[in-house]
Amino acid sequence: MRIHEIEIRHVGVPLVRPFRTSFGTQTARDLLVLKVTTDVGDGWAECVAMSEPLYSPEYTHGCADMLERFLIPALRKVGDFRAEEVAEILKPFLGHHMAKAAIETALLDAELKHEGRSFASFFGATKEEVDCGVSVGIASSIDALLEEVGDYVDQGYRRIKLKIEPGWDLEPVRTVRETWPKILLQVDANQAYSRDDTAHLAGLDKFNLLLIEQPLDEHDILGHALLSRAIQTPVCLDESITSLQSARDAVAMEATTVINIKPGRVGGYFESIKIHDFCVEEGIPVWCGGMLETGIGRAANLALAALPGFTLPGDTSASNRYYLRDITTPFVMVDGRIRVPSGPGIGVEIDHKFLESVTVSKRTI
Ligand code: SMG
Ligand code: MG
Repeated sequence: MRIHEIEIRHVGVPLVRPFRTSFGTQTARDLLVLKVTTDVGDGWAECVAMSEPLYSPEYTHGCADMLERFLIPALRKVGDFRAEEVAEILKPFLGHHMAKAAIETALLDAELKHEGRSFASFFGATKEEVDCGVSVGIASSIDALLEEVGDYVDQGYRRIKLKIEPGWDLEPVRTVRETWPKILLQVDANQAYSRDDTAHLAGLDKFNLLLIEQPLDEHDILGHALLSRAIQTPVCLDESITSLQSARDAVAMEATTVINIKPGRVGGYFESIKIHDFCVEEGIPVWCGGMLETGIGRAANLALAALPGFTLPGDTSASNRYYLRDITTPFVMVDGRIRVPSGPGIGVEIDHKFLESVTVSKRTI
């Protein structure tokens, strides 16, 4: 495959409700949408970096710069290659996994569309639909939280994840657990705690949580291992898992007994599948994380979540959990599940008119 041109769009889509985490509040999703034009056809992908480097070091404008300055020229220099080779070609450039994942995915979409093959079939998916979980932001009050969770439970979500931070943890979790004694429930701290909070976090043990996601700093693997030993709630790393190697190390140290796979964070779908396969061998349950994707990224994530090792519901919610109008045909949840796209490539139709209307700027390289 040879690249003819690449269009990089900055897109801004309003969220249906603000999403508050320990690192800030999102009211809109600012992201990059890539369209690659190649000798075998077009491909699409989104770059999951946020507008500010608060979840991880990457951010939208930085990713656009990285793509234009280094990644696209390196691929052009090679000339003819397959999507599977992209990660190796881009390896000399350190980090920047989200930017790398975006270009790799767009090229894979072009390649698979050309071959008439879906992401799901190419990945080796074994499910036609996947169980949906939903991630609930930090609320303004316990009442507001109960209302929001109640709404998601009524819609049929099969797992609820509550964002927590110091000052918003035991009490909200207790009330949600008491209101819905049987729902699958987990929490996500986005690195908001320190090793000194071990005794406090043990207070979550009585709520029968599936897991606690990324309680400590992303670099504190030993801290997660120590915490894991000190509390009963399973620890699940998110931000810390940036590659197969980091997954292997964290599992070896018993710092994580469950893993959240996000293709953007690990540099793409090929690396995600390697992590999945490793976790299946090790008996580590995995689930697909979310980055408030539009339908473009969601389509590919659903294909990944359809692999056999994804045994827990992911943050793969329906389009209407995020957006009044999505930039693709919306993903609809039926009975707590979403169908995995089966059309060629990412297998979802782009709503070009709407995409154009939410495009802040675009550049063709
Ligand atoms: O896509 O439903 C979604 C959001 C899931 O909570 C979610 N993602 O740390 O797991 C996480 C966060 C990262 C993005 S927060 C803006
Ligand atoms: Mg997380």
